[in-house]
Amino acid sequence: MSLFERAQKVLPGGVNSPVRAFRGVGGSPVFVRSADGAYLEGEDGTQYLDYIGSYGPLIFGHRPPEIVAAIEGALERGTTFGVPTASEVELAELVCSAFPAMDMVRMVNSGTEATMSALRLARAATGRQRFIKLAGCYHGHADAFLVAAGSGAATIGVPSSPGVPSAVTDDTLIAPYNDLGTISDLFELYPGEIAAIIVEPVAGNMGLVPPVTGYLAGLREITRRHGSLLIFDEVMTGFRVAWGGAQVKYRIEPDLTTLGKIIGGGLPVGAYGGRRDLMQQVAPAGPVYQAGTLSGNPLAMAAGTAALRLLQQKPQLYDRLEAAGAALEAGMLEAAKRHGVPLRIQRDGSMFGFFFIDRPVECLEDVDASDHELFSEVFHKLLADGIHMPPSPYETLFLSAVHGKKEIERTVEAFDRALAS
Ligand code: HOZ
Repeated sequence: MSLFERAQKVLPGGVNSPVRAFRGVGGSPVFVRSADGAYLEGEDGTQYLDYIGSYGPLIFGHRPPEIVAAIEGALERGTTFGVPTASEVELAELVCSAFPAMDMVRMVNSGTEATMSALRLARAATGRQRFIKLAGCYHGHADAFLVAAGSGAATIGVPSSPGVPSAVTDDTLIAPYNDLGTISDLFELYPGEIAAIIVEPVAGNMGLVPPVTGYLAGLREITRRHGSLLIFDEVMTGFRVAWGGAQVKYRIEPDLTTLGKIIGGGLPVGAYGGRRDLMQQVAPAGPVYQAGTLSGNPLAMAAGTAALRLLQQKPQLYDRLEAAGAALEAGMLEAAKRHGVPLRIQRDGSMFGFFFIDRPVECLEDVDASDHELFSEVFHKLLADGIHMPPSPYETLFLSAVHGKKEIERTVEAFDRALAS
């Protein structure tokens, strides 16, 4: 019996997170036994060049020695205490120093926890219930966000999940990404009722969809005008597109920010933070309750701190990632042109999305309209060639510091062969 068959007997769909099951591209997933640098090793010993990068945290690739050493060091001191540690303070100080709009931060264990807690805080602080979510953005799987959700939900065709009470989602208002007109209409329709807009400032859960010029500034202006809060979900973009995330890159100050991925250095972490007057409302400083026994886990704090310290020491890394991303983009576009295949590549540094479509992709509808069948075919050809892309057109590819010239050239050649056949 294959590992996948065994898995399906004891894990729903054979996996612990839906995208991994390959439902978006068909076939059976690769089970990985180890990884090093830019490569995964399958259970059968096959090597794969990895473009998943655990969906974001691995900006230095797999098992960078500095992060491994930090985890080993922390492990010698204990795995979890349930009481405060210096490591929590250290990581919080680092995060706040990177994000000018973050005076305070609360560590949690996942992006889902971060976004649901940020929303609770926004509702409490404004005394309003409704909030706006953008179609195709994904903010984890808390009930209120499972409406027109991207990522795994879009991949398996359940963007609004059964089991979520309508009473919970009645207050979730949906607008298309990159469309300020609908946002204005919603504020007119529900004056004084909208607590917040939550947005991925660069959407990474419907492939990669960047904000059009003026979109984020428009969201900032509208929320301020209506006394609403702006929440940036930077679980993916935080420390990935820049030190200080998309908010520094695009020069927008949100009221609240959610983080994850890189701040855990490969271990499970989430965080939410923002203006002091808002964060002071979180328990026990204030009445907005939120807690977690494993929050601020010392292993995760050590890994996250090591990752951020490394980034601090290597500010030029972002330029290198940009150059590697640009080379991959240029090579793939050239190959597509050669084979007469309509290809759209959208990228922010080392975050990368490709769509088989002949026009810009600005919202979920555009992603839906791209050729998913061709995506699946190309995905499988690349996989057979030893290149593991994310198994869904609704996910983003991630490059790391160890995706060098050799890896980029190999990818472009494989992409060219995939299109040729
Ligand atoms: N797009 C997800 C993270 N934001 C990861 C996909 C998954 O594992 O389901």
